[in-house]
Amino acid sequence: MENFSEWYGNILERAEIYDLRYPIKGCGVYLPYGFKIRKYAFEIIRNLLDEAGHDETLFPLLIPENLLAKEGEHIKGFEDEVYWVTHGGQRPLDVKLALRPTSETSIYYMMKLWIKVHSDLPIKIYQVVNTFRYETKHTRPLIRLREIMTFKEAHTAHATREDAENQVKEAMDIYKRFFEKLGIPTIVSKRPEWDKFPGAEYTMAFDTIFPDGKIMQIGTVHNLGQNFAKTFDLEFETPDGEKDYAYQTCYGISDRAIASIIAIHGDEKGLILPPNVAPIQIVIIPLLFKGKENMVLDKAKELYNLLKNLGLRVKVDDRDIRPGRKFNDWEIKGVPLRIEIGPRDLENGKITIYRRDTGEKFQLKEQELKGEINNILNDIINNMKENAKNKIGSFISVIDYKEEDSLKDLINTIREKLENKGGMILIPFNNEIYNKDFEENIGGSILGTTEYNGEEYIAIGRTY
Ligand code: 5CA
Repeated sequence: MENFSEWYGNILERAEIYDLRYPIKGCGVYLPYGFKIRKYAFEIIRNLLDEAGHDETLFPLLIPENLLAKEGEHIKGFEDEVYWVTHGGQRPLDVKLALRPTSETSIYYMMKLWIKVHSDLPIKIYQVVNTFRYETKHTRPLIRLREIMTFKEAHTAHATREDAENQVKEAMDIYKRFFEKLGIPTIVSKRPEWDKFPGAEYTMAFDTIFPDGKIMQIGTVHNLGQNFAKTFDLEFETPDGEKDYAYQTCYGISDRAIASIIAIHGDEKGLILPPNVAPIQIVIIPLLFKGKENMVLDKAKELYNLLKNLGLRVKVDDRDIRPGRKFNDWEIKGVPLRIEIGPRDLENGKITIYRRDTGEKFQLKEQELKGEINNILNDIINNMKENAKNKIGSFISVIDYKEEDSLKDLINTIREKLENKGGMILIPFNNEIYNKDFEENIGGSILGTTEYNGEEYIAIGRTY
């Protein structure tokens, strides 16, 4: 892809996903088609969380200043990013109210009221809400928003450190499955101390690599230890009648999941959507010839009903425009399958199918459609996963640095690689380079430590 940024902006508009013309920086509008992709994608994560015993909740948008400021590290991390509500009409408010940048403080204030004894634990809740961050880095649609419109944040409290540790593992497993279902390859790393979530003991992050070679953090899981629990007094009685503070975790994903579907799978022609999030999974295009319109339209209707009854999202495009235009429109929108029905095929009992992911066109006997359709859709997602894996794989390079090698050469190699190709560089773990001083010299970021072929590596890249 020649110019990813341009392609990306263009596709948001042409596929009618998101309109960036709203007159506030970092805020935009989900259009109906984009909203549906968002709906199906977040339905997947909701289901995964629900199946693992989480409950969905809803907390207020506003957080009083004194609550937000309670946890020292946390507020330090967010103070430059908070939007404040200072007035009600003309009147100054007694207590300033923050628009939530994330909801630890509002949720943990309430958890204090809910937690008394060990049997009140664990609590595993989540919400999908908008959060606000006054981002100072260059904002980008669905990637760096000031109003993060789709912020799925989960918050948990446990009776033991071990339970919280296991919760981190469960959350990572959920995210791994979520991104797998979307066909988005991820690299998981433990963020360095200097880049962890404000108030966390440690942060695990899911990164992917965009077509421009830049690293995109698409999810994070934080072990909060007892930091917030002590501040918010989440004390409970243990089975032995002792007192202890709850052990907590939180984890989040955002609109970046949608941005990644677009960026990782799309091509020069437009979107390519995984069938599970495609608002339209199959579009039927009747090829109308004079005198045979009814025959073709009837068949289109019949196939529509057949596929709809199988639980698929189908559309018949019977607009009065040339078929070529229709093909083009649905290719831009990434519809996984197109079925063409023309009079000649019909006479032979056949239909023509076009696959958006491979660009293949093939014929199927009409009776075979019912039995084959799910196989074809499965094949599409598997093929998309494989393609994405190859794309991301080609962006990962390993540098085999050893202590006795020259640090200066290493810095030059990293700089050069990041400059020319971008992507992710992996270097066997080494204390000499796992620090902020080193990071300052490489023209990129130390993402963290990651396991690669069973060994510990340092991951480096340029981030969004
Ligand atoms: N409370 C924790 C867990 S929910 C939290 O806020 N973590 S976070 O700061 O790491 O955010 C969670 C995820 O939201 C990030 O991993 C990132 O993928 C996404 N995110 C963060 N800031 C933005 C932004 N400005 N626009 C879009 N997505 C964002």
